Amino acid sequence: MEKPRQVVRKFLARPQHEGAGAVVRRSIGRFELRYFDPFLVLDEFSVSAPAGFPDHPHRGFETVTYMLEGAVTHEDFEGHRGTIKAGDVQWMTAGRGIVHSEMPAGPGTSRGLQLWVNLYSGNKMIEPGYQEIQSKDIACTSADGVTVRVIAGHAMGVRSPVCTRTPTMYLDFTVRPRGVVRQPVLASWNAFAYVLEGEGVFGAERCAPVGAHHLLLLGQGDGLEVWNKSDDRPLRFLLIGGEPIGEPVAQLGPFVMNTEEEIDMTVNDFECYANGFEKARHWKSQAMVALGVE
Ligand code: FJE
Ligand code: FE
Repeated sequence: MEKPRQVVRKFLARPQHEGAGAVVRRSIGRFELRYFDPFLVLDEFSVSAPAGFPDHPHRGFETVTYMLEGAVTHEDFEGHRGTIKAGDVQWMTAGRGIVHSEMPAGPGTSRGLQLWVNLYSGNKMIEPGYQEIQSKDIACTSADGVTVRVIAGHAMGVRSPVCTRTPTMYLDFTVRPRGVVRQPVLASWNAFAYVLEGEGVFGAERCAPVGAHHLLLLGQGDGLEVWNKSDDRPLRFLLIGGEPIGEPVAQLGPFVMNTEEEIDMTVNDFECYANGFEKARHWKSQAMVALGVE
């Protein structure tokens, strides 16, 4: 590593309400940080029944759901359905259109992260698709007090099987007390860290430690150094990076295109059940049927 990246901005993600009674700590996608190319949203969510994220559409990007605790059941308008549990990841390509529900499964609180990754204009209208990886199948390795789970990309000699349309790295590091991480990140990519547990010193050893629910935007460089200076607490953080797309972004909630005209067309497609939204006409999730929602 020649030039370690430094922290250029720090955000504390405070809880806010989203969906139907769910709570999210949103870091990317809020007013102060609208877009961090190619990332549109990062939500740390916490939800228990009957709250959840009932039937809603997406177009023009990917959602990556990574579970920390509990489980989420998803169902979509094509009949695709499944439950993701702690440690599992769902990498969903909305492409031209998905309508689905995401609801907590089982008792207790379900917690996790949802990242929205933008797509290049040429990929926005591709067929929707899913990549689901169970916890036991996630590439994972340990060395010198550092454990990494590789959700996307590669680290410490192991590689994720996930195919990312927009080149992306998504790493989940756990660092034992007094441990240190040195991880290369392509110099041309945008990258950030998000702290899940414990406290870490990011970028330079003299910096103040940063705790849970903080997002750290990283400046230019070819890698990241992180220290766990604690004597007794492990540090867990995500390191996420991606190739900046560099195209205009036009967004209306869950629709992300390049121009306002494309957004108008998308609203029209959704309302008229056209161009990828055909199956939404006669569909309602079982979760909504069970709740008796009209
Ligand atoms: C959405 C409001 C929403 N963060 N984290 C508006 F709540 C959502 C949405 C989610 C979501 C779902 C999960 Cl499982 C986790 C989330 C927002 O579903 F898409 C729009 N447009
Ligand atoms: Fe969704």
